[in-house]
Amino acid sequence: MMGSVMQPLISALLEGERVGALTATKRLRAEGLSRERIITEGIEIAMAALDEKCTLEQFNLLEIMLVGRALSAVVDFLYPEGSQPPKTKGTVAIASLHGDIHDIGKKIVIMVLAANGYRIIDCGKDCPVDKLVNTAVNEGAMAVMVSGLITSVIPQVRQIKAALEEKGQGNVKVLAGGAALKQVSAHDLQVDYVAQTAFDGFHFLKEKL
Ligand code: B12
Repeated sequence: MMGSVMQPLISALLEGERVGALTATKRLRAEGLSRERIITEGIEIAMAALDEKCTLEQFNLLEIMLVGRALSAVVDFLYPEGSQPPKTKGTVAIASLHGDIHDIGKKIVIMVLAANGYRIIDCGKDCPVDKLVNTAVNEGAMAVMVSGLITSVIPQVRQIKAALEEKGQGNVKVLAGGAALKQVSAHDLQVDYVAQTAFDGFHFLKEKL
């Protein structure tokens, strides 16, 4: 039954229709549905469908960016003051490291995790390892995520786990992703996991933490 109530929102999100998704969300709110239900029974269902659709072999950047834009509009409407969903599943600090200004993949990771209830601290792009690690420690993050598109950031990636350990935070998981890092093993990068896609990273968090 709930599927049919949520269907207009799910369809609009998957088609990347920002206005349609917003209209559907406003209607659901007017009908008295809670923000949490819209997230768990609408947004999360749409994200799961997107997860199945965007395999490694079949990935349409424009499509996922349009979905991301529609999703951001819905999340901004549901949580207007930039407030995060009430019951977060945990905090994650994310960045592209010093010298790397690519951030499209990082934005997608943020979108996937935020839609699934995580609190994300975005340390931005061109971020020094120190800043990322200090932010993670100060914010009580369960995981540090690094998005790397150029191979020259690899030596910095190798410093993250050791820097966390130095601060007594060796239990914080380190995840790497992005075109330059996903070809390297977790062992070589000295991280806990190398994700092939944003959803792959989300699954790791969900299952391992
Ligand atoms: C778009 C792009 C740019 C844009 C970036 C715009 C932006 N705001 O990000 C612009 C034009 C600015 C740019 C600039 C440059 N670029 Co460029 N760029 C690309 C390009 C074409 C696409 C990257 C991209 O956005 N892909 C789409 C996203 C969605 O994919 P993704 O990042 O892999 O993310 C997915 C997953 O990997 C995952 N993911 C990503 N990160 C993480 C992290 C975690 C923790 C998890 C769980 C998952 C995850 O989530 C996403 C969805 O599943 C790539 C080519 C390529 N094949 O990657 C080159 C590329 C990355 N660029 C490259 C280069 C060399 C440059 C420049 C140095 C070029 C120059 N000479 O000026 C500059 C400056 C780079 C710098 N200092 O950072 C090289 C890097 C070579 C290397 N191996 O080091 C590439 C590979 C092109 C090439 N073949 O030479 N670039």
